[in-house]
Amino acid sequence: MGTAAPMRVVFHAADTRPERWVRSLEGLLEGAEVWAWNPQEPPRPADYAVVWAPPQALADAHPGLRAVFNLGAGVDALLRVRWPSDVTLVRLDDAGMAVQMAERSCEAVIRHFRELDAYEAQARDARWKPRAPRQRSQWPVGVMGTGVLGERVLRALAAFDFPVRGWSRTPREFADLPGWQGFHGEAGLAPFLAASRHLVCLLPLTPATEGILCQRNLSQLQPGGLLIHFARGAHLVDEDLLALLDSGHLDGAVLDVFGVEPLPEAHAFWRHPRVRVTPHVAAQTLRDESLAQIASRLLAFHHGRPVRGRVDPLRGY
Ligand code: NDP
Ligand code: OXD
Repeated sequence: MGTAAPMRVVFHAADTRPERWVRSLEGLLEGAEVWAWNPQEPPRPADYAVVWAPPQALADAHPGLRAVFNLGAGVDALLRVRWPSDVTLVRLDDAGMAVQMAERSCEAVIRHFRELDAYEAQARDARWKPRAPRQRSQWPVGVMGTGVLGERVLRALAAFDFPVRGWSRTPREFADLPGWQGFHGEAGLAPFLAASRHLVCLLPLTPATEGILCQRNLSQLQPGGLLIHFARGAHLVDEDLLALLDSGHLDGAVLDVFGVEPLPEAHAFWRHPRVRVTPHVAAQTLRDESLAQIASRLLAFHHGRPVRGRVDPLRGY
């Protein structure tokens, strides 16, 4: 394809007003044809797709796609689709999500460490009762997944002097973080859990990580901490978490992602006194930041320049 031909970009996301995204992309990709996919209309040939949780029908209708840009960091939904074999898949890196993950993780850890729920309960009864301060060194936080989002979370927690531990697939070093301990691979999982009290999960969902938040693993954490789960619902075995909360091994859970979303009304998590639920908003996709990153990567790809954020389908992330 000559570089003079206009780029043809199909857009799909679960937004009831896709025209806002389409207009923004048109503004960023001068001269490109951009449209929102409508399965009811005859398909138009497209070179590129910008998508979130695309259906298989979108891939089937566009066999000429050269690259697909994911409107999110997690690519589990993208990889469930069968794409043309030579297509390049590109994900979002940060794009304003890392700071949101850091905010939510610090809020959860600090609220628990400073016993703010207990103080709020006392305040409802007008009870003035200071508690003995806790020793921060006794409250290490483990972060599963030390990638783009996990690293920002580690750095934010370390800035509050919490001892931080990280677990990744390959070795990662954050030697500049005081109290840092790094672990990797299957052999590193048990020592990582034993060295952590709170646990933040920021892993991609892959065959190797599905169900990883289970009784066997969570029970190896130091007792009395929180599970802070912002990754994907299928990482967690719900009944194992409920059993560990009931036994007291875990003191609470902050959950943003669920096996079934929206979380069914009857699910025990909604009403458990020590579970806090948010509707998959730990880090929201920000339109301007995300489209700016996608447009610059799409242009780089179109003009044969290197592109960051390529997904490795074999690795699964
Ligand atoms: P990255 O790809 O940058 O980081 C992934 C990390 O997980 C890497 O450190 C990687 O190890 C590690 N990892 C992958 N597989 C394994 C494994 N088998 N064992 C141990 N470690 C493993 O991803 P991001 O940080 O950008 O995003 C992480 C996840 O956060 C997304 O996949 C998504 O599921 C979730 N997310 C949730 C959102 C929400 O609002 N709830 C919003 C955005 C993302 P290595 O460093 O060796 O490669
Ligand atoms: C993401 C998400 O992966 O929003 O970006 O969950």
